[in-house]
Amino acid sequence: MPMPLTLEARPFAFPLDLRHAALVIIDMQRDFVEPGGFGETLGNDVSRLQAIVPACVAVLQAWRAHGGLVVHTREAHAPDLSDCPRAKRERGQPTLRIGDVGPMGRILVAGEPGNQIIPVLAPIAGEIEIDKPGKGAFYATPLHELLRSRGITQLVFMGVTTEVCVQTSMREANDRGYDSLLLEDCTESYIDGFKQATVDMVTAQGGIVGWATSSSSLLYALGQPSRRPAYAH
Ligand code: TIU
Repeated sequence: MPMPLTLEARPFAFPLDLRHAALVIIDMQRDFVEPGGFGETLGNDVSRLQAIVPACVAVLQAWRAHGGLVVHTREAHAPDLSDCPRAKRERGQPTLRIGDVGPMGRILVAGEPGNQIIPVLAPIAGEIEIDKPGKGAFYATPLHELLRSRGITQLVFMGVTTEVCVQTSMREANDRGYDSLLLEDCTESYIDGFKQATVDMVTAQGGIVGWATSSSSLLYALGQPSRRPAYAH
């Protein structure tokens, strides 16, 4: 397949080169997607995040079939909470705080049942797994070095939530020199309107943070003719 592939995107076409691109899947862990985890303790209806799962699976399968690098992140704290700032644990009035025992084990703690990536998107051998204590995937993690050592310059983002961990990670990536593409139907927010607002913020001003497109545009470019590009400028 000749590279780069041209993807229809906003604010303009994205020249995807799979040899230098990674698919970054942000925090598709039970804590955020299933009842009884961190997302629900914050007062959110987690069911709306489940709607993106089939599109995420389709992209992950196609990306793997083309031999692309995959990065999975989890928002996860050490069991002793030494990497959890007091402000993060104590802010607000959650029903359970980080480290407390919930229905899926200790909230947002590495290794607990709730901290696992949902089974249909689970990492396989050869994929990068990043446990991150912050909202951004680069803060206090080895991600930048791992990507640089593999010659990665482009990042395709999926995952949750759009305006929190996904947008923070895209902004961190932008400041480190990566070109980032957000797949709009593979990301979701708990809050009405925030996904669209994030897409608009990312792509405004000539792509001040990056690009956005649909999973169809990517799948079509990867050789799935039935995926008519649905993205409209
Ligand atoms: N992964 C991620 O986005 N963490 C959050 O805490 N998101 C919220 O929307 N709360």
